[in-house]
This record gives sequence, C-alpha cells and structure tokens, in this order.
Amino acid sequence: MVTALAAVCMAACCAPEAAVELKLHYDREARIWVEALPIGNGRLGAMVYGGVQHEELQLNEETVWGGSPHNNVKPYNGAGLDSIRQLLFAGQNAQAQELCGRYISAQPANGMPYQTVGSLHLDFPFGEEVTNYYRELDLNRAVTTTRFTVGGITYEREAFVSFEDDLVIMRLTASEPGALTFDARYTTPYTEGITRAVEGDILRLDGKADDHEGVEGKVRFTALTKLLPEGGTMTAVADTLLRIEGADRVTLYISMGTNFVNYKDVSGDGYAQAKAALEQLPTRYDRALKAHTDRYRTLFDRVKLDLGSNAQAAKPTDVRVKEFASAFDPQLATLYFQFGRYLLISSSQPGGQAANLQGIWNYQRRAPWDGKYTSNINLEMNYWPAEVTALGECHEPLIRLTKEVAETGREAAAMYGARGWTLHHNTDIWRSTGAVDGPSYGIWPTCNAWLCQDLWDKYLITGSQEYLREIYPLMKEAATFYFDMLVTDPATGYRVVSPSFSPENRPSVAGKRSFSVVFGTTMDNQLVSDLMHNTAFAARAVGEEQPFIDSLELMAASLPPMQVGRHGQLQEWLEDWDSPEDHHRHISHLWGLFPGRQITLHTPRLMAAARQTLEHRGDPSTGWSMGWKVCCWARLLDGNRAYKLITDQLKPAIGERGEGGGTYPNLFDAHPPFQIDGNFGCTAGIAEMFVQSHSGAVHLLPALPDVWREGCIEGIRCRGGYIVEKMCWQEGKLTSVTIRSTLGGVLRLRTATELTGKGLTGKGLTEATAPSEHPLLKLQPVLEPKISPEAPAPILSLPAYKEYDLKTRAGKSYTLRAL
Ligand code: FUC
Repeated sequence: MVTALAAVCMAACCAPEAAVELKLHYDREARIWVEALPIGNGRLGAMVYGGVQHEELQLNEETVWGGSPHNNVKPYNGAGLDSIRQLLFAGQNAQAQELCGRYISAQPANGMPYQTVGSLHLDFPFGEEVTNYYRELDLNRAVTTTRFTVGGITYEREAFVSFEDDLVIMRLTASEPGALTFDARYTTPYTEGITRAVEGDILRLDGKADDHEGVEGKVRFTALTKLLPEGGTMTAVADTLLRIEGADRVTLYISMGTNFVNYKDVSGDGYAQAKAALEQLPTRYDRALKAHTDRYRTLFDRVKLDLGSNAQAAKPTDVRVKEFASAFDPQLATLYFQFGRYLLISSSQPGGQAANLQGIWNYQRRAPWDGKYTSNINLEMNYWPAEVTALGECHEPLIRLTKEVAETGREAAAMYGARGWTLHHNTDIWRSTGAVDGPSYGIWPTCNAWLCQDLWDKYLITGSQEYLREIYPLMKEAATFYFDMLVTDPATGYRVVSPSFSPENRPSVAGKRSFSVVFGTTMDNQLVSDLMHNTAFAARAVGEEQPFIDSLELMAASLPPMQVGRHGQLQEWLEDWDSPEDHHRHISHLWGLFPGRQITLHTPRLMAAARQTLEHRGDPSTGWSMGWKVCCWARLLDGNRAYKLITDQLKPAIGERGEGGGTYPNLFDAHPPFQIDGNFGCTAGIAEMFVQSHSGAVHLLPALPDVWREGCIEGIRCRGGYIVEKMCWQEGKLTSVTIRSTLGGVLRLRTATELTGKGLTGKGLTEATAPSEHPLLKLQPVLEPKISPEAPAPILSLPAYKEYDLKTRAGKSYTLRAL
C-alpha cells in the first residue's frame, strides 16, 4: 500500500523532466547593489543591474587584493609567552590580555582587503516610458535576462560568466533592426594608477589594488571589453568611450586579468591574461551560451529539491521575501537552498581562490571587514554545503588555501614556541597567519584544527585513499602543534590551549566583561579533540607508527571534557561564567554540535545542554549566526525550530546596511551588510534537515518540519560514500529512498519510518543491534561530560527511530520503501 503511495509521490513531485523553475525575478531594475544579480565563474564575477536607460555590470576578479606577499606574525618571545600563561593561571586575565597585545598581536598589518575592479556602464537614450519590465536570474542555466519595451520595441539582454570561455558575456537584442544605440564606458573607485583607453573595438581599463596598512599594493589588473555590434556603427568618443549606433544586436565580451601568480608571486601579466581569453572568442553566441550552461549543469544538476509550489512563486522574489513569514511559500526555501549552491559554484572553482566574505562580489575598495577570510566561522561556513550538496570540486580552493596556510602558518606556530602550523581568526590572499585585530579579538590559535576538520569531512564523505594521503601530512603537522602548545592547568590538571578565547565573546565575570583572553575554552577543547581523533584514524590508515597514534589518543584524553553549567547550558568557558542573557552571535561552544560531531543523540545530556544554550542565545541575530542555528537545530533533530530560523533568516533586510540579519532583495544574506556566509550556512542547514550522517548512521528525514509535508530530494552526499539518489516523503513520513553505495560496506540507516527492502538480493535489510562498525560512519569518542550540581534536570525529548543495516556493493543502488 505504501509502495503505491511512493509511486504517486514520484509522479507528483519529482517527475524527472519537469525541471523545477528556479528563478529569482523582479518587475523593476536594481537601484542598489543588493538588488543587482550576481553571476560568476569562480574567477570572474559581475553584478547585473538591469537598468533601462543605464545598465551597469559591476566587475570583480578574484585576485584583486590590496597589499603584496608578506606575513604578519610576531617573532617568538618565550619569556613573554610564559608570563601570559602564568597570569592566566593566576586569574589575571586583563593583564595577560595586555601582554598578548605586546607579544602576540599581528604586525605590521591586520590583513589585506579584497577589492573591486570597477564597472562597465551602458548608457541608452531611452525616455521614461517603459513597459513590461522583467528581469531574472535563472539558476538552472546561470544566466540573467532583462526584458522591457520602449516605444513599441522589446529589448532583451542576457548575461553570464562563461565557465567555458572565462569571459563575462552580455548579448543585447531588440525586436526591430537598428534599434540599439548606446555608449559604453568604465568607472572605477580608484583615484590613482588608473588608465583608460580605446583600442579598436576594445575598451581597456588598467589599475592597481591598494597599498594597505603599510604593505605596498602590487596587484595590477586589466579589464578589456570587446564590443561586437551586428549592423550599425561603432565609434570611439574621446579615449574612454565606445559609441554604438543603430545596431541590430550587440555582444559584449569582458575579460579580466591580474599579475597574481600565487601567494608568494605577483610576477604575472594581467594584460596578457585578459587578452588571451579575448583572442579565443567563441564563434557563435548561442554555442557559447550552451557550452557555459552545459558545464555549469554538470555541478548544479546533481542535487534536486522539490517541496512543492504555490501561487507565491509567481510573485517577484523581493515580494516573496517580504511575505515569507506570513504566506507559506515552500518553493522560496527551495530557491534559497539552490541559490546557495549556485553561489558556491559561481564563486569557488578548482584552481581559483576560495570564496571570501562576499564570495567574489564586491563593489568597494574597502568592503566590510575587508572582504577577506574570517576563519573563526565565516570562511568555514562558506564550505559547509560543498560536500553534502555534491559540489566537491568547488571545495578545492579551500583545501589549497589550507595547504598554503600550513606553509605560512609555521611562523604562527613558532610564535608559541611550537612545531607544526596554525593560523588565527583571519587570513587573506597572501595567507597571512598572524593574530589580527588586537588582543581582544585575535588571540585564537586553534584555526588549524577547524580547517583540518573541514579536510577530514571530505574524506569521510568520499573515502578516497589518495585524498587521505594528500591531507594526512597537514593533519599530522597540525596535531604536532598541540604537542608543544598545550600546557597543564595547575588547578584541574587538564591540558589546555593557552592563551586563547572563545570567538568573539567575552565572559561576564563579577558583573564585568573586562577580558576575552582565557585558556581551555570549550570550543578549543572540541577542536583539539576532533583533530586528535581524526589524525589518529588517518595515522592508522596510512600505517603510521603506533607510539605516535597512542600519543594522539592520550592527548585527546587529557583535554577538559564538555561541561554542563548551572543554568543547564553547555559551558562556553572552563569556568561556569555563562549568562542566560548573553545573546552573542557566535555560538562557538556549539562547534561540537555542528560542524563537529561530538554532540549527538548518543550524548543526550550534551544535546539537552546545547539546546539550553541555543534557547539562551535566542534566534534573531546576524545572517550567518542564523544560518549556523539552522544547522544546530537540525542536528538537535528539531525541524520546526530549524524552519523557524529559516523564517528569521528570510526576513527582509532593509536598505543596504539594514538593521538585524536577514535577506536582501537579491537573496544575498545580510549580516548586515552583505556577507555570503549566511547563504551557505542556511543551505547546509536545509540539507541537514533532510539527511544527516555524522552520528553513526545515515539518518533520513532527521529534522523535517511539519510544514514540508511532502517532497523529494535527490543527490545528497553522506559519510561512508553513500548518495541519497532520491528520497520522497508524504504526510511527513518517508515513503521511499534509493541510495547508491560508492564504496560498498554495511550501510547503517536511521529513520522514524519502518522500512522494507523487499526484493533486495542477499541478506537484505536487517534491524541493527549494535553500534555501526563502518569506519567512515563510526562515532567520534567523547569524554564523559561534567555536570554542575546546580544544573536543572535536562529537558529533551528525542524522536523515536529505528536503525537498519544493509550490506552494499560499490556501484550499486538500493531502493527501500516504507513498510
Ligand atoms: C566575525 C564576526 C562578525 C563578522 C566578521 C566578518 O568577526 O564576528 O560578525 O561576520 O567576522
């Protein structure tokens, strides 16, 4: 009977060829940057405004950063470090913090800014009479379209950044011949070192990124725009403008290049790079468009989500965002989820730079927080959806960034008298690893462990032995850092990271928040524990000597355990300093819940404490904080609360600077201002609501909210090398799932619905009795938590579930249905 239900579901919600419309669309042009639509191919980015009289393509190239090769690490001062540690153990944190400023805080600079190139403008002699205005970004094709009618003629512009030809391409057409007349010119916010020229049919702009905080700016960039009119005339006006008159169609090709070669080398030739792409122009526009879309779709099409649709979907996207909290609009959640995947594909491609605070889209010389890499949450969050939503290739720039900071980070480790490598809460294109932003924000030397967790998660999902050998040396060296860095807390005997802090919070001690520098924070303990266990696992797999493996495990066992404090909360610090009134945006001590895997349904006391912490922190916050909370509530198996956080995140952010986090009209996340991390965090969180695989099993529909009563999802990647090829549910209950095994092994499934694998060959589906032994699904060891005697009794009701085992063969798919 349920089999019949499953069949209905497949027909109704996910007919294979009924490609779900995935469009952001508007009935007016963009007036501000956060209304413009982002396109990109990883290296090149543009924001398309769709203006009638005045079109603007704001342009970015991923290597236009201020400054030049350098590191910002202080030299080692052993006596200074000893004093800091002694002061911390003596409870004199404020004094210790001051010394951190003297001996550890970065010099000479706090990190370099990611900068814009400028804009290409097209000025049209249209009057005010415009009808039928429409503009869209089609996520299924990665193309923007602008269409409108003036004087009875319909004009259309299509734009994309080609993954195939490495060019920004815009095609302008009109419903009547000879109707296209406009001027093309650049603007750029730089005031010095800029030259503009017209070279035949090419508009040229050369410039240089800024000097910053005493570091000379050495990145030079060139933008070239080739205009190809069909019909009409094209003339140069002065040295800076190309005028097209009476053309039938015009195609623009924008190419950009810089002299950046790698983080140590700026000896390239930006002009030559830009010119080379223009010399191999596609011969036909339609073919170029198809080649672009085909390449894009090899990534984008891997995951499909259908939560159903209704009349809301016909409304302009900005209106839907305004109404999301009051009008049920499941398709907007789908669109937002897929927009996150679109943004990752468009801002992070193999061989290029990792997506920064704004991905690649930035119109300023000094973007907020310099648009760089903030590595105490934001950088990692950008990559949370990468593996689970099947964009493993897009992960490569972060993996390479990690390899590079493992080189420059040796200097940062040396600052603590330690071997190995580390970095603090920021880095940039030069891979600086110092402790920036002064002692109250910058003393956080544990980022290496977080980046290693990111590396490790890819291994758990892919199981690739080749990749394991590639990352093992990075993990081993990061672990070695802690052999030298950890010190023994004389009061408790625990091995602790000192000095450090819990990003970016400060405790309220005796009614005052007077310091942030401490030792032994919960986040650090979770991070180091995670690194030790994963490195031990990896060490075994590569045949490392047993004594080294033993020392990793001993180290993990010597760390402070997680603690439940007097308010029933998970303690953020080693001491019970937390305040229920603390609504700080960072929830660093919940790292072990997400993205870590230490707080799971196998540690219910910690689940309850994490829940209490989230209640204290509250829901509304900055955009990325809400994205993180979606992930956390999903991991707490509370789909309704995760959905509530999605509603908070999808509320409109007002104006460009806005108040409170939310979503801009173009679906960019608002910190405010725009920060792309929240888009990625929420995308990852939505994936976690449907499938999780961090806690000893592939858990199907772990956090489905009541409102998404039926739907289907395809293509989610799980640890253990399993792919949920297709899963459907009805009436809030799983109806059928097809899982592909890429590595074989015994698949452990967890679900609230009883399943049958009727018809499966071999032993089929069996009910599980003991914890899974699958090496990639296995639980991570967790120390027994310490509970405050004042802590109230925990409140946590976990949903009932069943666990099954299914013996799988690599390369085979298995379909299971509700009983
Ligand atoms: C961290 C956060 C801020 C902001 C910045 C880029 O410092 O605490 O909220 O996201 O990064």
